[in-house]
Amino acid sequence: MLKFPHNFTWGCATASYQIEGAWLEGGKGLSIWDAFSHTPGKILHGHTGDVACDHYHHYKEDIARMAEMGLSAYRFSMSWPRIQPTGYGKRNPEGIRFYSDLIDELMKHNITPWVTLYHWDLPLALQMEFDGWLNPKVADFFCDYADICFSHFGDRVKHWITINEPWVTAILGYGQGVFAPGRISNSEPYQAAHQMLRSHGKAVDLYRQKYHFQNGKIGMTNNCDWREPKTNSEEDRAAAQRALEFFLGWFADPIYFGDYPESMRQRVKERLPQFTPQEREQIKGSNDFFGLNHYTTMYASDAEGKKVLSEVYGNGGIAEDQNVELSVDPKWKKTEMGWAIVPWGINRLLHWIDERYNHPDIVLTENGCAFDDQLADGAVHDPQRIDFLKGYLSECLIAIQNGVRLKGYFLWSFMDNFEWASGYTKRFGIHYVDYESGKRIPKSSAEWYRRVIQNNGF
Ligand code: PNW
Repeated sequence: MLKFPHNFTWGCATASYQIEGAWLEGGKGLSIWDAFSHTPGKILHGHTGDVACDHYHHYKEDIARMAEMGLSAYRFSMSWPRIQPTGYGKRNPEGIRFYSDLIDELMKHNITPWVTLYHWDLPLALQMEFDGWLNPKVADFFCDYADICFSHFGDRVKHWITINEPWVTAILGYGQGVFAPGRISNSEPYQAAHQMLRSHGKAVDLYRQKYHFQNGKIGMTNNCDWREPKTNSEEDRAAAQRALEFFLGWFADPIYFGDYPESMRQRVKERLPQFTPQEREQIKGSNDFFGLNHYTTMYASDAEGKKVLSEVYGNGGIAEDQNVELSVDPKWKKTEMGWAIVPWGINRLLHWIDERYNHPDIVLTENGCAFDDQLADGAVHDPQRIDFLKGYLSECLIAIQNGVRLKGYFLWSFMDNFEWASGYTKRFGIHYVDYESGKRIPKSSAEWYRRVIQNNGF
């Protein structure tokens, strides 16, 4: 039996656009994902989040299921345009009431809410009027929006995540154009990232100054794959290190050290923005915990003299800037996303973070996998997902035993949902969603996870 530390947090995660639906209800404004998903050709099969899991109308049923599983925490995100339809100015009382009721329902069942303020559904008006994350003004709007959330929900919410995976927004949204807002550029990703860091810094500052009495914790969540040197050569080891700096250091270095990694300065040069001394001050030290989303691992090798091209989706970012060639071991099994299953990668990444950032409290705010789950005779058997979770959780425990301060684990995801550009074709849930009827069916992994939580291990 593998036992986790006493007060380890066991949770599940979701995000507003992926589950809520009710895209034109309750006074909600439009988001860039509403616009993007309604643009022909952007999403597989033309799927949209208009209805999604219709969680907006079924949140009580969903929370009852969470309670049955014994979840200690639930991570969800708030839709900014549901709270502020245009992203600035007027608030929407109905949207505020929805999240307030949702939080009350969680508290009623003893489930601790972990709230992400921004999981990619930027109010469309901010994109159209201000060019979204490219505009420094958006940091002020974000801060005002955060203020509304802290003031209405902060009496009950004690765990805040400012921004989910700015890497994805920057690279997939402003670099490769496969996610909203669909921009393609080799400089905008750095500008958008810069404004998201500024926004995070401002919101955390506000929270600490104005809402100190609420006694909560706040941080950013970043995603990172592990990069293993392809060979033991000095060049490949440097390439793997550089790849991690371009992936995670890009966001975590400013937060922990006050500036971007030196490797990025040297290579990205004038396309990498500069922080003012005041911004540096504000951003440095702005994480109470290190939120980490982790899904996969790739080999990294030095690409000196080779032409490396950015592939769409799930690679390391702007390849030309890094000079790193990525590959996988053909023997590694893959999930439906095509992401390699390499449990030891999570262990190495946790140690890398632990060492580089001086033993921060780390929370795995997402880990999980998509498989081609089939409903048969009213049940869904997903042994592959259970194997995946066993592998990754075992490696998490080894990291903890070796001194890494990992405090919690949030499984992605509580239920199947709108998987962005892949629409509903990729199922990450431990609950199967029959999108025709809206019915949720616990997969065998849900029952397995219930027992893990009950036993604090497996
Ligand atoms: C994360 N990549 O997205 C998100 O936080 C979730 O909303 C999402 O459903 C989940 O992981 C599964 O994809 C990512 O291309 C999307 O590297 C793409 C990448 C990474 C994370």
